[in-house]
Amino acid sequence: MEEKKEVSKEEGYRSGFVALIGLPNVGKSTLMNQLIGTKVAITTPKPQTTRFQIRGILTGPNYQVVFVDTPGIHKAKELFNRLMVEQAVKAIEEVDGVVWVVDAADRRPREEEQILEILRRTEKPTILALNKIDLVKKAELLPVIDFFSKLYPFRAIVPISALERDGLSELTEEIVAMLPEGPPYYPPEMVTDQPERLLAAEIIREKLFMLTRQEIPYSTAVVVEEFREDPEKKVLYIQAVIYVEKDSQKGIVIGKGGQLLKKIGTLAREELEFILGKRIYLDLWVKVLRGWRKEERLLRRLGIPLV
Ligand SMILES: Nc1nc2c(ncn2[C@@H]2O[C@H](COP(=O)(O)OP(=O)(O)OP(=O)(O)O)[C@@H](O)[C@H]2O)c(=O)[nH]1
Ligand SMILES: [Mg+2]
Repeated sequence: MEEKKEVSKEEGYRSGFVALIGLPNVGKSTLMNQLIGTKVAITTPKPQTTRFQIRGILTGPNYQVVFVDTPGIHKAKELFNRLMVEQAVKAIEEVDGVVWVVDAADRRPREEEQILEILRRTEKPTILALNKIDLVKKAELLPVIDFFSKLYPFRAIVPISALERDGLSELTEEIVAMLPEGPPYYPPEMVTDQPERLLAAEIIREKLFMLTRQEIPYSTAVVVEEFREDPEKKVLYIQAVIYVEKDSQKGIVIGKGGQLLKKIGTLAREELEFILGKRIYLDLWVKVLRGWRKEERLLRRLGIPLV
């Protein structure tokens, strides 16, 4: 009897990979963090925050969803941006299902066309998540739902607010229903496969994005060079380099009397100490790597996971 029970439990288990895709800044990373209940991906008010695929794992009583957060799809000119968009397209091709996140408060039908083309080509089961409904009136939402329902054969259209956690259980239900039956891919307690040193680099980049303007956030990349426990001092020692494209940008990132760099470092250290639950010594440097966004050789040297 015992054995039979086990088998029927396995049969009802669903698991699979689900890509979160959409235009830049629509709330993909916010949604992933809220769905799994932990900050795995950085989020900022600026577009093109996410630069590569990041996995977040949600394990329920009879399902496991492996979310793949992706960079925003946009008309990319520069090599680095083209590789970012490629990451998103590749994710769509590799997953079991897709959640297309749209900003209900900032519709961009012409740019959305690029995403529709990819969906039509790959024919993956797709759910539309109409996000940021906290910013729109109910009456304005109905024509948007109507528009999308005629546009593409979505599995479901779910209005949500990732920020206010509105509609997320309905969305989760639809996502699970889209998955094939099968056993989990990861242990149930795991929320991401992202190494801690990569998370550290991302958290530093988040602070950079928040505290700098114009082209500066886009001209920077962060690499963690050292990440080790110092048992004597009982701290986690992290040495990271912020790469900029030009000398002039180096001065801006450091700031008057080193003020800005200090602020970036303090904010990043405090958040990392909270997430990792350890005391941290963060040693932050700024270096110039001319034209790093334009050369594959330099991107590879930075170790940005853009294969
Ligand atoms: N009001 C409101 N804001 C939201 C909601 N979801 C996300 N945001 C905000 O939208 C901005 C962008 O969020 P992200 O999660 O970084 O967006 P993204 O789609 O991952 O952006 P990229 O990585 O740049 O493509 C942030 O300022 C979020 O706080 C929402 O439901 N309501
Ligand atoms: Mg993002």
